[in-house]
Amino acid sequence: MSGIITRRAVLTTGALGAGLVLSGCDKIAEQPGFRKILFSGEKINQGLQRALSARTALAPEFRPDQMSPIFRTNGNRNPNTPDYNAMAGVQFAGWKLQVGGLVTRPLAISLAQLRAMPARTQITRHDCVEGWSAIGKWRGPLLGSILKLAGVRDTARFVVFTCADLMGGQPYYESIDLIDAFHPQTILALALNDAPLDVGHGAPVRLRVERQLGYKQAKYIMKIDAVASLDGIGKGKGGYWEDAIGYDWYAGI
Ligand SMILES: Nc1nc2c(c(=O)[nH]1)N[C@H]1C(S)=C(S)[C@@H](COP(=O)(O)O)O[C@H]1N2
Ligand SMILES: [Mo]
Repeated sequence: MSGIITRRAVLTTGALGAGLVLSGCDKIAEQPGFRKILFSGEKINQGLQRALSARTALAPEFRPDQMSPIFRTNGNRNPNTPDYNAMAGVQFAGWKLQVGGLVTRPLAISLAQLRAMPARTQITRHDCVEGWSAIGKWRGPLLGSILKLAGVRDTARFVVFTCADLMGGQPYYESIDLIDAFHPQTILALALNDAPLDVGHGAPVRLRVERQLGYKQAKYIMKIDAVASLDGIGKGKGGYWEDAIGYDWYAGI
């Protein structure tokens, strides 16, 4: 009995309490100063939201009939180093993608293992700064899935891709931040237009980061590292072309 009364009393008090809080709120909201604060807060949130959604929005995807008849190659079309030629000669049978840096579980993933992962297929447009575009169908596992397997540490902010082709003796490299790394269209492409990636387009695996320009789409990826800073990597600008001729690190389209 007394239990029920106590419970009822609590409920009544609760309801009353809520009523008081609400009316209190109304009164505060009626004050002009408070409305002003609310309104400016809303504007800040809209700005933030716009900035965030701009980064996480999806790149356009196309229909199969919109695919370019030919997807041209550009930049290095074959790393042509002794190491690369040896790997390519055996269809990358012994090759392993290295995933390291600021991760809890460094990985070495074979091509067969990459091919066995769930994959995304996307028909997107590649835009090169040199003034050409091509629409192609890419397929491969999400970069985010691989990073989750490796366990990216809290201190990491960027992901760096080291490629097999050399530019002035140094590997071509590129980097993206974690927002792009975990973007739902950021994949490690193993296939183009329903065929295994050929040497021209970046075999055995290349990046597709669909909200950015062509030079960010690193081909011939050998190694992926999670890092806290881009300082001390190459010339510190986050990518080969960024270092060489000052292309923007964030090449958004
Ligand atoms: N490793 C590596 N990745 C690279 C390049 C390169 O020279 N080496 N060129 C970039 C440029 S400028 C473009 S436009 C695209 C070209 O990709 P494609 O050959 O598949 O058309 O790859 C990009 N990724
Ligand atoms: Mo390019």
